[in-house]
Amino acid sequence: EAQVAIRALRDKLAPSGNVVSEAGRKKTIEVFGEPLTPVEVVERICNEVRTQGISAVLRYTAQLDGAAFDADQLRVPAERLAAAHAAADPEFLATIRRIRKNLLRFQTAILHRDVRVEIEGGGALRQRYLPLERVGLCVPGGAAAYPSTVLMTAVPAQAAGVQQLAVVAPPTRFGSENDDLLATCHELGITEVYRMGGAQAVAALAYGCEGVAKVDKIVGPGNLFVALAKRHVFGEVDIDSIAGPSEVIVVADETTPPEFVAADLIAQAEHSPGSAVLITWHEPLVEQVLEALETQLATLERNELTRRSLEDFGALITVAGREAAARLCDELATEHLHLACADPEGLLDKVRCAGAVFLGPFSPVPVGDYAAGPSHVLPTGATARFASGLSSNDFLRSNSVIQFTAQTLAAHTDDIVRVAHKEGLTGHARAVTIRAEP
Ligand code: HSO
Ligand code: ZN
Repeated sequence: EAQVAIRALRDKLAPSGNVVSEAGRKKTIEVFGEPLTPVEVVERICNEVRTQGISAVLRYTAQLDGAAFDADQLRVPAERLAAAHAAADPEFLATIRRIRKNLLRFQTAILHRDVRVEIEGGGALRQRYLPLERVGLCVPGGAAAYPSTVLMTAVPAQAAGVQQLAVVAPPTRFGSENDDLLATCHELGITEVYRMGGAQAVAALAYGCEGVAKVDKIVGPGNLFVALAKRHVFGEVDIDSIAGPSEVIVVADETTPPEFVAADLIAQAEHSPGSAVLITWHEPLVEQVLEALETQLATLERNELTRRSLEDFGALITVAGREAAARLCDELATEHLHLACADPEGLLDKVRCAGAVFLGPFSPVPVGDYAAGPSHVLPTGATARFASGLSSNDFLRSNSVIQFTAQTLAAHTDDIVRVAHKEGLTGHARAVTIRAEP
């Protein structure tokens, strides 16, 4: 846009990055002694897990995650889950229970309800919803431990009535070796936790292997390899979406404290990578936010990582006004959209594409990350143009149910027969007319 003046952090405006980008997919890596693209690596891993089963899972876990163990150690033992739970800080467990309650309330409230439409002349049409039987939940374990991701994937599934949940997390101190993660699983009644991550975990869930029963759907975030593996196994199982790095757009004006904006940008960037963008029509805010960023970064624990994230994927953008801001938000279709300006409701009416929207000064993104009720598993990389955040409804299938009476069938016979003849399928027509013969 002509009036859009862009001021980038450190003179640089990097694209809001998605790991599953064209460039990311093409860059070759050398894991098997030859240069392969990530897609080729993932295909190789998935095919070997499909044909060789657990031995391939264990081989790749040793090779890529540096953890070598036998088949009987792939699943975290029940005693280990119970011990982590018993040793956990009671305050932490109480918090998990409170968050679970918030999530369950919202996720239950939004569930699709069965629908029944009566037909004039007799009979009925129905749509009925049933939970999936068995779901795999991916929990990342690379840069930080994410017990919140267990909550944000498992509770929606439980709200839908899914009976079997299998959690996979890489065998790292932030993954399936993490006590907080295991305690959270135990608190939620999850008994199946597997010490595997990456493409091999996705393939094991999709195809099943010795000790791991095949699932119906795989959800949850992960790195590039998890994302590409999910895409690879789609069709064999269902998946939620292909997720890239976390993103936020904060829309702010003269009423928004710059310290709040800086804190919100940092909260996203510390995911590293995390993309953090400010959009404002109040020009002085840019300088004020830059200043507040410096102050806050100085005392931040993940200072280095966050700074790099802001440099690579951060932007402070000024626009002409609210209309222009709304248009830009729709174009970027961000994962988290925080409307931190005056009259956020008014702006919400103008914006259509975002994973989750946060309204007003007291709804920072971490509220949604940790406590509110909607899942924090959300579409990234502009996929919010067509995708929605994970919810309990993603764990339901529906059947349509059709029941006609003789009278209703008679009333529809002419229409059915006419279309059947158009298609040259006289057998179809006969299956209807035969019922009217004396
Ligand atoms: N912002 C992340 C979720 C998360 N934040 C987990 C903290 N822990 C993606 O929505
Ligand atoms: Zn977050």
